[in-house]
Amino acid sequence: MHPSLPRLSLSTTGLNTAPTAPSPGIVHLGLGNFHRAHQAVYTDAAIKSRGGDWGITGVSNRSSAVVDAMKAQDMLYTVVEISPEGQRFSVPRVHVEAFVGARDLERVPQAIAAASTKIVSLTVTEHGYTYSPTSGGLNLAAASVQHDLTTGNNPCTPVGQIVRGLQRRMNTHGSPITVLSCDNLANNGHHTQLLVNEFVSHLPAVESSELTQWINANATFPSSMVDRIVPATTDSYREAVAAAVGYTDTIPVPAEPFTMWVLEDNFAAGRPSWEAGGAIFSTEVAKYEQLKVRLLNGTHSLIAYLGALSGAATIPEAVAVDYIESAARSVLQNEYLPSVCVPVGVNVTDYEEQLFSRWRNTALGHKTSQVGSDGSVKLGQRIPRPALELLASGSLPQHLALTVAAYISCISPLAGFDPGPEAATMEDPARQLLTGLAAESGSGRQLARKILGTHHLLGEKLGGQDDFINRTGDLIDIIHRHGPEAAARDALAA
Ligand code: CS2
Repeated sequence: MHPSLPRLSLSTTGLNTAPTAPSPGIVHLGLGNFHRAHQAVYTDAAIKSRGGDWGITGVSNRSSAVVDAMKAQDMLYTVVEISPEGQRFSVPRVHVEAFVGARDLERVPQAIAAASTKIVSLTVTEHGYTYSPTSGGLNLAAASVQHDLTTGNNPCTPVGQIVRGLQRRMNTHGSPITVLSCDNLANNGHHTQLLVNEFVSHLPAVESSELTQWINANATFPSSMVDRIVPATTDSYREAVAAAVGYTDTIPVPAEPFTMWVLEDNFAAGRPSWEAGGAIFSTEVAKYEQLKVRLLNGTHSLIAYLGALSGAATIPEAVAVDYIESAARSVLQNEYLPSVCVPVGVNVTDYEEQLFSRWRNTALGHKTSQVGSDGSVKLGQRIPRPALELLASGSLPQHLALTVAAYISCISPLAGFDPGPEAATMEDPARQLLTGLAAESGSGRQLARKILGTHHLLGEKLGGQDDFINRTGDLIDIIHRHGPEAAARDALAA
């Protein structure tokens, strides 16, 4: 690709990049596109405007591609902001170091324990928290969690890495630190704190009680709501950078223009002035998080699964299909909205229209297979609570059942049904388990019962709701026999 162009580096970028690198202050777990188009951009704005030692040490859990490329590019990459009107390019300069956690397990707790580290932040996706969707607590059955509980020095799960890092801090200089979750989990700060506490409670008693006290006195876990649609990088974005800016960048990050970050202002050892990038500090984070995880992410899942089953490769293609837009509006207005407490100042009609306009951003080309991936962990955050509330008030949430039926039809269809190429490329940690259950099932109801009722994929409470399970099963059958549109019409008519 453009062999004649130089590679992105401090000397080739002509963009407005900060003249000096900041000193390190943040360790970030999860060096993927989302972090690099969200927190990193806010941190860049904060440092440019108010300074501070808030350089980021980025830890990629497994993949070496981003780490190697960042090192080859003076820790730089290009953010390509994409709207129907055109593209804007920027190069944040905030990363001071990057490494692959899985290659260097010992180094992660060391970095968290460094006296210069004031914040450890995470974008490790719902899956990375190693919690059980059934109980909400730490997944003690996972081999990785057991490994981290029994071997002190080389933890491999984010929760294990944080606990071992905090333990080293306590045993060395003891200075306070903030643990900041930036993932799409309800009450993400509180949730992370519970998992950390639970992990500590399984350590030998002498270690456990001292560490619990230290964490309670010295670590804070603010919640935050993060929002920006960030697709995966493809060659088309690499080409766009080369053509427009005149250097090659192997790891540009595409992103929509919209971006939002709402945080609780509860930092144990200071924080960057993220307000400079537009971040909002609020006491209503839980409400913003609920609004976003349900209205945006929950509806997004329905669009992705119906879209994939209808042959749409991207979210804008999917939402342009009339019946998918109707189903999306219905789940948003009738099934997610009643379950949220809207933060002061947010107009839900405007919020809904803004969501549809963001989803229609054809230039962004956000893939249905990307949004549909990891449904077994994502849906647990999006569906059970609103579904249980509606069931308790006597109504059957048709479109939440449709979301689950479309998900199951994509990941683990019954014999003889082909969900199509988009569904085939969705990644899911439960795919093997669910495919095995599908092979043993002869009908949608049987399959839904095994997945929801026996395996409690969406938690024990929803697993006890026969009406919901049966309706999900019937919708699976309609999708398999008559297609996703017939199922969506059936849900709308019910
Ligand atoms: C999406 C999110 O993949 C998904 O499940 O719903 O990644 C969504 O694009 C972001 O949360 C937007 O902030």
